[in-house]
Amino acid sequence: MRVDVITLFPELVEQVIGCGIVGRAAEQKLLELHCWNPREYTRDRHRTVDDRPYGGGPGMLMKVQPLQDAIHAVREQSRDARLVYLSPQGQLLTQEKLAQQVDLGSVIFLCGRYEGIDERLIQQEVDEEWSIGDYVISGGELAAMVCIDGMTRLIPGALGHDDSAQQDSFSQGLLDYPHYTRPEEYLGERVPGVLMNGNHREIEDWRERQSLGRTWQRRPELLEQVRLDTRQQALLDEFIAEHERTRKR
Ligand code: 4GX
Repeated sequence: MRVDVITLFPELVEQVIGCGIVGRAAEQKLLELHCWNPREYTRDRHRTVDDRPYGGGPGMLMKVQPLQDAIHAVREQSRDARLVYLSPQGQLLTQEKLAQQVDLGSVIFLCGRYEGIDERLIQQEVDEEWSIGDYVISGGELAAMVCIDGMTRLIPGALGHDDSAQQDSFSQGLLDYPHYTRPEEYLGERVPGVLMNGNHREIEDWRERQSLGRTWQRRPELLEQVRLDTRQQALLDEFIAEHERTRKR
C-alpha cells in the first residue's frame, strides 16, 4: 500500500515509519511512504508557507500556492489515490473506515498546520475529511500517523503472527477481553482460574463473555451496532446475571 503525506514536518512523519509494526511493514515493502513538503514548492526567498486570513482575526492559514503545487506533484505519482484532509470537522475515524481504506489502496494525507487551509482548496482537491477525535491538536501530522498505524495493522502480512488483526478490539465491533501474564499472583490478585486449566473451549467462552460484558458495561452504544448470534447472546446474559449477583452482595 502506498501512502503519501503532505506536511511541513516530514521528519516527524518519517519517525513513525522507523518504528515497530509500521517500520517492519515498510522494510517488507508492504507499505511505501512518501512525504511532500509544501516548503519545497515555495517561490519566494523566505520560503513562506503561511498567509493571512481574509476577514482578519488571529492565526494564519497555509499559503495556497505551495500547497496546491505540492498536491499536484503528488497526484502525478499517485493518480488514483484518495486525498484525505485531517481536521476536527471531518468524519470520525473508525476501525471500519481504516479497513475500507486499506481495501481501496493508496491514500494521500494532507496535514494542515496553523488554523487550516482555504475552503476552496478543500472543495477542489479533497476527497474526504477525517477526524481522529473531538479534541484539537496542533497539526494534522499526528492524526495522519494514527491513520497510518491503524491501517498498517490491517495490511495482510503486516502483523508478525498468524492470528492477525482479527483479534484486535473493534475488529468484531467489541472491546477486547482482559489479558494476564506472570506472576500467577500479583498484589494478592490471582489470574482467573479458567485461564490456567488448559481447557481451550472454556477459555474461548470466557474471553468472549468478557468481551461482550465489558462492551455492555463500558460502551453500550457499540453493542447496538453488532448483531449477536445465539451463543453470544447467551454469554452476555451470563455476564449480566453474574454482574447482578455480585452487585447484590
Ligand atoms: N483530527 N487538527 C488540523 C488544522 C486545521 C484547523 C482548522 C482545519 C481547520 C485533528 C483532529 C486536529 C488540528 C488537525 C487543526 N484544520 N485532525 N489542524 N482532531 O485537531 O484530525
